[in-house]
Amino acid sequence: MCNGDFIVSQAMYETFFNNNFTNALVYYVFLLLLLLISPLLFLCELIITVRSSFQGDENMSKKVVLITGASSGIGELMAYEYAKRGACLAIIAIKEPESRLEQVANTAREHGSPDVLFLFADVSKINECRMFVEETVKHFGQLDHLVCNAGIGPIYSIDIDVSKFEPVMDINFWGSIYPTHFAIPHLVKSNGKIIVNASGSGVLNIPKGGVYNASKAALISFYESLRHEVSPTVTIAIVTLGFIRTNIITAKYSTSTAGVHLRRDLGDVYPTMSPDACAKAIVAGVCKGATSITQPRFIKALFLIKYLFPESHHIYSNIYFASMFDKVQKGG
Ligand SMILES: *[C@@H]1O[C@H](CO)[C@@H](O)[C@H](O)[C@H]1NC(C)=O
Ligand SMILES: *[C@@H]1O[C@H](CO)[C@@H](O)[C@H](O)[C@H]1NC(C)=O
Ligand SMILES: CC(=O)N[C@H]1CO[C@H](CO)[C@@H](O)[C@@H]1O
Repeated sequence: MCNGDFIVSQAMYETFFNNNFTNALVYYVFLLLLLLISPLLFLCELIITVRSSFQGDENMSKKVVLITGASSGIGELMAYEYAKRGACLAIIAIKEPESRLEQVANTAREHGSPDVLFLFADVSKINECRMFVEETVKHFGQLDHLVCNAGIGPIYSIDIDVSKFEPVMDINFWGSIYPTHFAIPHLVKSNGKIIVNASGSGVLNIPKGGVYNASKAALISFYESLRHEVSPTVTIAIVTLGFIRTNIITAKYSTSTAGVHLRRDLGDVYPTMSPDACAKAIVAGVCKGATSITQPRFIKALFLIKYLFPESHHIYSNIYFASMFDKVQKGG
């Protein structure tokens, strides 16, 4: 191939990028250009949002939805949202002495789900993931939505034994990849959807997020890449959430994990979204075919700042989130 085939020729590339000054200059010129065309991009974004609000919802009646981590939090509430839309459910959670999974199954039936299967399994174990995907398809004959929701979030700190954080990757990362792997052949048949719980922290790396936030970033990376392979047959919706009022941000949860223990709930010092509103918004978005869902919506603006102005992002997140963790750790 001759150089003429490239917009930027090799000679131009070397002139600009092998020189520190012009190398930096090119970056700022790009930033400026981006600012100039941003009104246009803004308009496109607005049109897409408005258009999607008029789009019809997927008819979930008799469709089969598998949800991991469904015994509490957003997973439980998403089960009810799907139930209200008439979907059949397979709900999964790890076996615990006081598991509420059976109770969740009953409540989902009351909300209108025609059939609910509940199974105990550990998402960090390959064989258990294969088992629950197969059981679901055997029972219902199909699989339409896979919601990889299960996750844990101990707060990392450099003075805690690092081996204690291994389960975070096993559950948050592998615990999504394994079920996805076994579900894909069935989702291809049904033109189905995968819903991934990536959390806002996968993008915004706040202090002490450490392993938890990194596991979420890995998820985003994996599913963005998988999307190239399976779309448009299978739709992948990546969900990035800010702080939602679930048990994961409470002091009680933090003392049950190996991570940093909080004295106060994060919800006391940081405004949080109601989990009901959040679950409703996620399921509504998924049924409209969204490929990325951010709740509360405003944190999307923070993502932009992070990508465009990484240095400023580092400064404000340091000041803001560090003071937040100070408050909840010291109590008072
Ligand atoms: C949704 O699908 C069911 C069959 O699975 C059908 O009976 C029902 O009429 C459909 N509803 C709408 C609004 O299309
Ligand atoms: C995602 O995982 C976190 C824990 O990592 C959990 O608190 C939350 O309920 C999960 N669900 C969604 C949809 O974010
Ligand atoms: C923005 C965000 O959600 N960050 C997460 C990073 O990790 C910490 C510690 O586990 C979580 O509490 C945060 O939710």
